[in-house]
Amino acid sequence: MPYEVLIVFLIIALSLFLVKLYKVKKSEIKHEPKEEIEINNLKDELEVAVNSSETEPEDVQKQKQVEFEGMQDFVLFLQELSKTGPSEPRKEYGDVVKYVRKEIDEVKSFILNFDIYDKKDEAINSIEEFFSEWVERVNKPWIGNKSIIAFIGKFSAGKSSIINSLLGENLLPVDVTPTTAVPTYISYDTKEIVCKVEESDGEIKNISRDLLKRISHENFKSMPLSLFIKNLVIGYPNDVLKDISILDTPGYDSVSYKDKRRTIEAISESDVIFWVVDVNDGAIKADSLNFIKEYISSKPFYVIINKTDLKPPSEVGKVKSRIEEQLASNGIKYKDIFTFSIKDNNSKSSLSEKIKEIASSHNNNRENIYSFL
Ligand SMILES: Nc1nc2c(ncn2[C@@H]2O[C@H](COP(=O)(O)OP(=O)(O)OP(=O)(O)O)[C@@H](O)[C@H]2O)c(=O)[nH]1
Ligand SMILES: [Mg+2]
Repeated sequence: MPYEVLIVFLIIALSLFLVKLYKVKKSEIKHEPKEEIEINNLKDELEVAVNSSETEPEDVQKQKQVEFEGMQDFVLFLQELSKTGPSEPRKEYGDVVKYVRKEIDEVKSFILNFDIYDKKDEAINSIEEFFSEWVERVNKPWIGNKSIIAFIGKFSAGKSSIINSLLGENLLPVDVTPTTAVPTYISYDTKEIVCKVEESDGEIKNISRDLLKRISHENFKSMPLSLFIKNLVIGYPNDVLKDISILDTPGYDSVSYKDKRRTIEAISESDVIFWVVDVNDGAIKADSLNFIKEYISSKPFYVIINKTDLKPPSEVGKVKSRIEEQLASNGIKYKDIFTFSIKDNNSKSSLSEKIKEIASSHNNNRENIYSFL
């Protein structure tokens, strides 16, 4: 067996062993059977890859080598994460949630027994809606009573770049390849930069900024990241975040079905949505329109046409008109359409101002019901 193949084999053997170790550790917490299957599939794929690697052409072997390295990196990452203890005592809120549930059930039975009240279903639905929104926020202490402004769109549309411009610093990684791998909240914190990860089982852990930087599509291409991580949170003192929390999402077209569901879940908890379109697309693509209709159009909804530096102003104007027509003909209600370019300081400051205005008007409308958190 050539020396290189032996090294590759050792790497895979180590990776499989570590995955197994991690799996045993996670299974103490309770896994869904489907997740177990995904890990096993991963293992099987690697075993097949090892068996076939000696007979494959050089370029395929090289590609596999890259994948093995990614796998090894992923396993080391998981190992590091598993060493970190939980940071947020989320169970602390358990009794409060139970108490509120009990109170709400009492209000519900009062409504049901109240003969004069003719809109019982409507009243009960809105109480339940309030309760689930409240529980979500209790479980996400970094949001508190602030509005969540979410940025959504196809991969490389420029969502993270816009957020960086809004914050005035390059906090989030940006790249031409699919980059943001997990829904990422950016929220106010008094300390310098606090990075947290919410694991799939709801446990919240503080992680180092270095570890956070390793969580990207590029680093863990085709690894089952969402089995382990639900959300990322970056907290730091930036005045923009005093009134809002920002949610950056993975390109909705660059993730698996399961990861897409996670983005949809995060969107459903957001207060205002900004849909980011690359001006080079010329319009909102049909699949994006369907996505907007299905999951977003009930929220205050804005469109940002991004990368306007790449087209002459007349072309940008045409793209804007086309998008207006598309939204109207699909019955999608929108608040406004903005244009933006990271290369144009005027558009940067004007979008920042508008977003701050939108956030503060939204906060004024929101009842401060979470302030005790
Ligand atoms: N010319 C130009 N390039 C931009 C602009 N905004 C973003 N980009 C580039 O577009 C690429 C993608 O930007 P990202 O901010 O990573 O895009 P994203 O929507 O967050 O992508 P995912 O995280 O993969 O979903 C990067 O190479 C950015 O530098 C812009 O206004 N003009
Ligand atoms: Mg991104």
